[in-house]
Amino acid sequence: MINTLLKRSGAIGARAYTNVAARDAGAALGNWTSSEKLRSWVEEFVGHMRPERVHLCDGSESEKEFMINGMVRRGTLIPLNPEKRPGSYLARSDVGDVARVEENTYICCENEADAGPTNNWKDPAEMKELMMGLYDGCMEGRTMYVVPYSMGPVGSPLSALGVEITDSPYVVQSMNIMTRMGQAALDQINSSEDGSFVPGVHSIGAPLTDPKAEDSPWPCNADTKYITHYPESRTIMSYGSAYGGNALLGKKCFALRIASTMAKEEGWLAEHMLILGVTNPEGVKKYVAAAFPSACGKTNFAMMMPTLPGWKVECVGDDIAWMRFKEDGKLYAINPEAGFFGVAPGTSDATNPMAMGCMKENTIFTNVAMTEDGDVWWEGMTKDAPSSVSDWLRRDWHADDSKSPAAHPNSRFAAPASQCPIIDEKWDQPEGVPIDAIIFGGRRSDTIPLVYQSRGWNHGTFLGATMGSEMTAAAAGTVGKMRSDPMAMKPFCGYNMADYFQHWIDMGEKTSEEKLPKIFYVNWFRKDAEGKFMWPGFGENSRVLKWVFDRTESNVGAVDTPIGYLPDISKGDLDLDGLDIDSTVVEELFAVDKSTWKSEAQVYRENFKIYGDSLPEAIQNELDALESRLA
Ligand code: TSX
Ligand code: MN
Repeated sequence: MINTLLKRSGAIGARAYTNVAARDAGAALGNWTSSEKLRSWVEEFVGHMRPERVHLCDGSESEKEFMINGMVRRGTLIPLNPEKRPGSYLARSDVGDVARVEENTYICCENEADAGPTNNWKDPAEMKELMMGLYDGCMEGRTMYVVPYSMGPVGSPLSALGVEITDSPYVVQSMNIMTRMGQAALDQINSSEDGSFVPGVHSIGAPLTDPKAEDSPWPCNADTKYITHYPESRTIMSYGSAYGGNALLGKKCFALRIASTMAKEEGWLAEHMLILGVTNPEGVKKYVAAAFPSACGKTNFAMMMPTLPGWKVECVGDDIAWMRFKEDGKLYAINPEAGFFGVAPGTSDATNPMAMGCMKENTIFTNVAMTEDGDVWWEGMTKDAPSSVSDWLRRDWHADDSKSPAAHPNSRFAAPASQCPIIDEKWDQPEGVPIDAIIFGGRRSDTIPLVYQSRGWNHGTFLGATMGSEMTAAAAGTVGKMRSDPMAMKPFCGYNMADYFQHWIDMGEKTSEEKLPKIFYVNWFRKDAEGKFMWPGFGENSRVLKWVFDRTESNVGAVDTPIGYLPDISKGDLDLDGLDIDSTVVEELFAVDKSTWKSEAQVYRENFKIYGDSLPEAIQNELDALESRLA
């Protein structure tokens, strides 16, 4: 009787979620899953974290409604004006919980050398003990949500399953947008032979011990945050933060850090890459994957509107690619995510109209500003700021005397990928899409030409390994200083980056040269002597994409230079038709100055020193070869 009263269930039938008092969790779990691993793991943490209630998620609409209503009551979510932004909400975080916390992010494997010089390392047993100490009673007074999800289309051989335990309803409903969350993923776990999944434990670290005390809209732990990964047991433990990559464990923690180690063991690639489809005027379609460090406009490129007549770009994903060679010898990619978690500031109808289309409805915004008519706003969204808004810190903000931005620079939108107006027809197909080209890039005001092609797979891997970007945000260091970020994976590789380079080299041996994707390097950010951007970027990047497209079939020319193949401008290799750009500027954009490049190579040599003897010979050879071509 008590059980029936305490059990809330959404809607009807077998697909209803279960929300029970913690003491009834055992019985509920038995009905919920046939995976002994899942059942015993959840039971262990129910006992240890001591939540008041346990909610077993099914990902249904009724569950979403139930949870969102609760968050609105507690002030975690503010409903936006349904006439402006239907089904959408604004969350405002704690001031101390606004971004990923790299200095508190750990790879915990037996040998320190396996984490490599770019990761923080801790002994797994030691770190687990520390985490279990923090988890002791951490959910008192709260509900524990158990969230089954699939990274990638449910049932695809390229996908993988996870379950996240969390005490944050904001995290659950963000996971509902960003992953395939709920019953279908649970069914996969239940029907799989070993009931296997990647377990992710998450707590905001803010128990509600006094039942009369009011909860804060964004509870988290102000002093203690840990994001920890155990690649050898393929598990994740996170504490103290409810923000983005710290808390939505399917994204950076699983799909990049844990998956990169799985990929190394199993012979595939888990990369920090967007995926786009590009169709030429003749109707031929190819797929491209691209890795850029932060602040290079990855989401903008993933949803670009080509200015070249007859060319079409469609979006498969904007952040992560999982790629495998299939029997036909070609590399196939899936986007393991189901949504976009994009940076809001700078996104507008001018810079990325398709992203603006994604977030028309059913979107959770975090740390943006709210307008007087109940819509959202951020810096760069419109040419003129509204005269007054409520800023991300809930303060009145006036455009004419603003001392700080209205939206936090790392404020976000979480929107379903299916809402993208140019979502690719194959974006959620289990077979994935064949990749013909891989593009690396960075933000560089000098030295690096607009685009060039690698001399082959190993040279392309070297280009990825030498990637770097000039910093734009003062928070991350000195503005303008070059920071090395190999393959945009420095914060996300779950093992030794030197072994990761070797894994890329090994992948190149898995198929024939002509079936390997061709590798390119781009730089939209080269500046002239006055410090002005020389390339218009955005939709005009379709001109670069066209050269890349045609190079994959050798349908366009190139000139062999010491750094790689460049379009021969004098022969018209780059389509500049209708673009208002000076020929001297174009020359500057493609200039390869030998003495500048000698110092550039010297920087690569310096950056490689952290890897010591573990730097792959193939990478060292590419550097030596570059220097001798420059000599
Ligand atoms: O996203 C960008 N892309 C890729 C677009 C498909 N951005 C924004 C980067 C910050 C996230 C760019 N910024 C790009 C670019 O290609 N290029 C630039 C630099 C730039 C900025 C402004 C202008 C030209 C170049 N022009 C005017 O403002 C008129
Ligand atoms: Mn990213």
